Amino acid sequence: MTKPPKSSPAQSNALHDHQPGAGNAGYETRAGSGGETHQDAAAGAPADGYLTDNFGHRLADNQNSLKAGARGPALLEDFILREKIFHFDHERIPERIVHARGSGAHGVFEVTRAIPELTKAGLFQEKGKTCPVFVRFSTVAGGAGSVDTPRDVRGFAVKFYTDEGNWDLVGNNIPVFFIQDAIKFPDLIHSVKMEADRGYPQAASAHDTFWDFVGLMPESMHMIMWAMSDRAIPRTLRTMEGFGVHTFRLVDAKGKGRFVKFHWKPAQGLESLIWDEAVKIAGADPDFHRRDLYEAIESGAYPAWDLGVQVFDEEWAAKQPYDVLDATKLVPEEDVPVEIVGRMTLNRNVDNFFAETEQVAFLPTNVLPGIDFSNDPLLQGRLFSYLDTQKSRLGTTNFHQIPINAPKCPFHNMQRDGLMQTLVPTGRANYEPNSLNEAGEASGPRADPDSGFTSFRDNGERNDPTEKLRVRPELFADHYSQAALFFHSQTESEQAHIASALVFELSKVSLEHIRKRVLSRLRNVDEELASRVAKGLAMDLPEKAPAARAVTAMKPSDALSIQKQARKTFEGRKVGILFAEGSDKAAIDTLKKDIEGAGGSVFLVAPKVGGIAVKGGTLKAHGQLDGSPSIMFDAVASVLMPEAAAELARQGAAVQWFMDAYGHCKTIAHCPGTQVILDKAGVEKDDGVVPNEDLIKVGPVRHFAREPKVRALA
Ligand code: HDE
Repeated sequence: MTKPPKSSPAQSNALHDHQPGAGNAGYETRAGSGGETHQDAAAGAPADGYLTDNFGHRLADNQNSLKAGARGPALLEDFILREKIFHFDHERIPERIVHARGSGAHGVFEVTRAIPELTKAGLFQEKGKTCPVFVRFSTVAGGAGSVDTPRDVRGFAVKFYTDEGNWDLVGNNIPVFFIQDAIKFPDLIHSVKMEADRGYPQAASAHDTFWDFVGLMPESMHMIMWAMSDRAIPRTLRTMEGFGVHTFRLVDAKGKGRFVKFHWKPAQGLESLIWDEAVKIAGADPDFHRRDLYEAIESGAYPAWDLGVQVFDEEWAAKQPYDVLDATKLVPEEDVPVEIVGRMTLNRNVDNFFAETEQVAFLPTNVLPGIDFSNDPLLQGRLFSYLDTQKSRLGTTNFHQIPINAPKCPFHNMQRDGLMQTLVPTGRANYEPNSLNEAGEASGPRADPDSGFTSFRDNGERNDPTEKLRVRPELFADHYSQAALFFHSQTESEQAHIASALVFELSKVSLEHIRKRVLSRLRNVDEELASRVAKGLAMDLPEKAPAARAVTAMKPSDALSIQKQARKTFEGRKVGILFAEGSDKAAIDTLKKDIEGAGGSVFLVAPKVGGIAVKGGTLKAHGQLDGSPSIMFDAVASVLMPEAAAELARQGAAVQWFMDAYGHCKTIAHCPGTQVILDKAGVEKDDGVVPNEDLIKVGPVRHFAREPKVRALA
């Protein structure tokens, strides 16, 4: 796919052409002349146009405010200074109450399989049909300036700009949720965010109030298994799945509805971090995920996801041991296969982070004729919340006019006015019905029962709509069967990660009764897991919590494990190569050629970046050793002469480079000269510690068999 051009300033600013100034080239402050600036006579018109204020007046000086004398006070009449500071003072808008930190990108969605038999949505009528998309990935708990790699759920929100209006699939990277009913959401979020009195911890669930909520809400136990698993620390945003979470409905042209669950499967494969690595990345590069996504797209390695659907009907749903309207339950892929219907490719970075990524407003209510909601009580609450929150975040009911939110198909109705109205509707027809057309005037748009959105007519088979009840359906009370399903579907290593994450998080809980309550619930998920966690906390196992419904054993599902789906590929993976003075350039070139030939990329690391003498010339590094720890790479290699290696072996950064790569179970390729550092770093030979020549054969995979040697897991 060819790289689409970035939009030019003129395109992105069609109405108001505030073009960026040409820096300060051509401007200077003349000493000894009272400080006034002037344009350098030789400069002529700046390349990117003249600097103006917001009303189009050209500025002569952008360096000095207007003062009463060179050393006097500023003057109120300085409209240039006042406008600039006024605008700056109001540059921030409220951050999202959840999902505040996010990264966005543009792309395209292409239908790979038409499904007119399932939905009348225009988008899915024809194979090959495309539409533009905008995606925003996010963490949930942390503020906008928090780090990218905490243990947290990731938001996976996609806006499809279709011919029939926008469709927003506002999902997560985990297919279930903590709670079943929207009325619990404010409590959940209050408990996980920084504690109300002390304002910490930021972007972390490892604290009293969150685990207090969990212990008291057993419905969260399935999601807790996912959140404590490696799913909650993805290696990159490119290597995680996405899920619509709720059961939605597809409606065909005849009005027949079927239930559907949406899935996004990454073409890059699934990969996660190791917890120690996530913590270190948070310090070394807080923007790790944002940078990775940006760089992948800039380099033309466009990340892609396949959109899959699991479709089933009411009758099938009624026979399951769980309720498909319960967002704490998933539908195993082994029971209902995921059918791929399209592919999304992200191929353009945003031009402006605020205008696009910050101002994008996703609304689960944005559906198309042919895609509808279910009665999932969590989804129903979301249908109110997202429209509502935009008013407080973006300050106006006209947020749909912001370019990133506006549909790319025409939209017209009788809604008028409001703060920041930028459209200029003409004529008198701002009400409906009207008969102004009979007098030859424009009478505006009308509703169309044939092509317009009509809500699916739920037959309410398993529901009596005449009763008003504050209750939950019967099967919602099974809190543990699917938590156990998830745990039992993991590899031994993944199970150890879950147990260790629970020990880590609960060790940060200071109130003992909260730890005990969580342990008592874990016994319903898996007795051995509960014992391992209790042992890791040096606590006795408390009595098992009574379960509201008996736990049913479900058949383990390989689709729930990351490691069982691991793929050996260099595509989109980065290898760090350490070199130093005297290194053999030819050996580095060979490694580079092989890695790039296999689809990967190379990042050269050296003690100095400016260019150092190597055998065969001078070589510049991409990054300096201290600022390029091995956590940044999927695998490492090294080309070092014994003398240079001996020197590096005395430096903490070099030893740590290999120690971390080893501890994070990565492939370490090396030349014989490096051995002195490997010995110091405690790196022992295994399947993943190989000569440089074997790097391509072994691949940038994780060697989890090594893990028990490098850390004590619960
Ligand atoms: Fe959200 N959620 N949510 N959520 N959510 C928001 O909307 C809310 C839920 C999700 O990148 C807010 O525009 C309620 C589930 C994503 O801009 C807010 C409930 C899922 C994003 C809101 C939920 C999500 C949000 C904050 C329980 C996965 C980021 C800013 C009923 C299916 C979208 C905003 C972006 C954002 C409310 C539960 C996903 C406050 C009330 C379940 C990916 O409206």
